[in-house]
Amino acid sequence: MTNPVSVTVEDGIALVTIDNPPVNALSLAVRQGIMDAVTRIEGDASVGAAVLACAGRTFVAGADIREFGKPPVEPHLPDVLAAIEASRVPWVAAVHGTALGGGLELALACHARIADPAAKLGLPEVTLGLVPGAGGTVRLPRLVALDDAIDMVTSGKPVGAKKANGIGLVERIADGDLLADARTYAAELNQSGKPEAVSARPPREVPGDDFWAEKEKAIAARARGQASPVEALHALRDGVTLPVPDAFAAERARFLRLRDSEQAAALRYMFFAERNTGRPADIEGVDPLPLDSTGVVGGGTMGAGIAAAMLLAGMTVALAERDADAAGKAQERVAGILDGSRKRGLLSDAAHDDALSRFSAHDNYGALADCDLVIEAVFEEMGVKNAVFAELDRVCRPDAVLASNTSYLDVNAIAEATKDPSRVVGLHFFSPAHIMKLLEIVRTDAAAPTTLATAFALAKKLKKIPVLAGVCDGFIGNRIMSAYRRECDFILEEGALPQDVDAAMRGYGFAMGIYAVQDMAGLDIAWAMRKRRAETRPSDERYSKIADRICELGRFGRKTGAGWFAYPSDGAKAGQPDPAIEAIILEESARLGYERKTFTADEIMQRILSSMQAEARAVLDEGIALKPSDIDVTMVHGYGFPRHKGGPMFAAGIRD
Ligand code: 3H9
Repeated sequence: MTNPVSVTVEDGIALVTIDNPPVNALSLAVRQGIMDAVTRIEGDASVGAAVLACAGRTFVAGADIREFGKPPVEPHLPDVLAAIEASRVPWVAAVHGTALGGGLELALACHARIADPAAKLGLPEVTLGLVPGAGGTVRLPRLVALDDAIDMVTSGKPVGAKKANGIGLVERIADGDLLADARTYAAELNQSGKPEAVSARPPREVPGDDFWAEKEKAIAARARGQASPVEALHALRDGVTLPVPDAFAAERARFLRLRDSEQAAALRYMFFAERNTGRPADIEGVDPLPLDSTGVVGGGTMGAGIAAAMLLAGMTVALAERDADAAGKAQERVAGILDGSRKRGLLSDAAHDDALSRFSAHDNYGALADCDLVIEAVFEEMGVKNAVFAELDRVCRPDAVLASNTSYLDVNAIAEATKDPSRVVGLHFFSPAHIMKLLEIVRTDAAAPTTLATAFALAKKLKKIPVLAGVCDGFIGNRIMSAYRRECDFILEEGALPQDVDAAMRGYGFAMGIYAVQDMAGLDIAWAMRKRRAETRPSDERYSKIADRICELGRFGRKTGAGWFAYPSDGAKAGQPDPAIEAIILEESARLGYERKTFTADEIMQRILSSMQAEARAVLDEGIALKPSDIDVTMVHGYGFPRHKGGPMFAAGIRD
């Protein structure tokens, strides 16, 4: 194996370069290579300072996650970092791309840091169910204020170079050539003397017990049962309160304990599952359309969100509505979304203006004539969709890809409304479309490889996770959701109330329960679907009428002020349990002859998980999903399944 770490010496400055594609992860060979570099530099009297840099697209992005399932092998990262810190010469970390996890810890062990202006630095270990394991929680709070350290370590979110410089995490930002600036910095330190090792400096703050208790309360509430954020806070507390050697040892022990936990296994599994969602073999090597210009039909919530997502990804978007009034409203909606992104600081003024300038709203389909891809996001009804596709077929370029953002309907039937069904595909976005990461790509029977390749290329441009699904009622996600929603209604008939079910789901780690979700999304579309299916429903199939009875009262959720819960006009965010709903549920139980029983939260979750898993197995058996991990990615990223539980298939022990 070639050594991924090289050392060159020029004018008394050693340049240590890590070259371990794709992300310079700290594999065994890299750790050994750095250790050898330290030894070499220690033994070379001509070296007065060292620069540590990386080849390729990024600085070290962390420990090698693939090694986590195996026993740790020497040299361990903390020992490598201790050797750098103890070096007789100053080491300068030259950071570009992302310095993450063990990568940032490596930079913290150096005596100074300089970053490319576009670099990002973070400790994302919590997202893998871990805490930093190589001194991050001991060194970080010696460089930055404790609140900043807590934010970084417990959220896992990276900070940009400018902020990193502002909070004291990096001492300099490169002005031109990162390596040249790093060498200059190293030469200066060679003259002025080696800065004190970070771990030898005092912590910036050492607050009392009340401070930690308050932080813990807030972090635990946000973590929804995920252990690592609170563990990370505890590691930081040890980091600033214990003697440094004890703090290092305590952090390492915590890291190793968590590494072997079920949550870490689930999160590691998710990390790879998200990057490995299935692409069909027949699109390998197939060129997608360029996606230079795109179109959207329908400027409601979904259409506007999809348009905004494409604008934010740098694409040009023409949106067609049925009349000038609707086009005007669509323009306002899209502008509102972009403005929201600007206000939240996600978009600079210039980037906002640029995105808006690439958008146009129209009261006819003429502007869609030259688009590579047009996505329809109109009312969820087959007749309406067919009319739109017949019109698109007439207006659009013959090679353009035509996509439907349907969430349930038969995309094969939609494709039949066109002369060339091979260019039709389903693209199921999730609301809000410019934020949610998941994109279900629904493969029709006739879809051409170019059509699918274009859909996957779109997902990549939008930085979304594509999951390939086959045609069926609800595809992967909505089909599984329909199944467990149905099961939840049965649980109501047998004894629970909506607030019990929602509390059980939140207790398991969902952000919201199924009934609060329905109230937020609106109950009317699912009602229309149930009515559509009524004729073909087998007469002996168990069917709960509770939801229908609620809809018959005009209670369609939040938008009508009432649904499964009541939403009093006093502005309270959470829905309130409603005696009127309880009365309906009790009547239905009585009508069906159920003696109502008390459910524990565990019993409720068991029923929900079993129904999800049964439907998921059917989805796999029918070839609707390519593999179990695609189902898990769908449920985690589209339906709020807690990521630290790995998804329903992972929870059932079913692997690819
Ligand atoms: C840690 O460091 C613990 C320490 O505190 C203590 C140690 C003692 N390992 O995401 P991409 C692969 S915990 C192995 O598509 P991007 C990835 O699977 C770690 N492999 O690219 C993919 O492989 P493939 C803390 C890794 O440009 C390829 O690289 N660090 C690792 O969209 C490209 O990845 C993290 O949590 C890894 N660490 O994003 C950082 N990272 O091509 C995790 C990536 O075969 N990584 N791969 O599918 C990331 O967040 C993103 O990968 C990154 C690049 C932002 C770096």
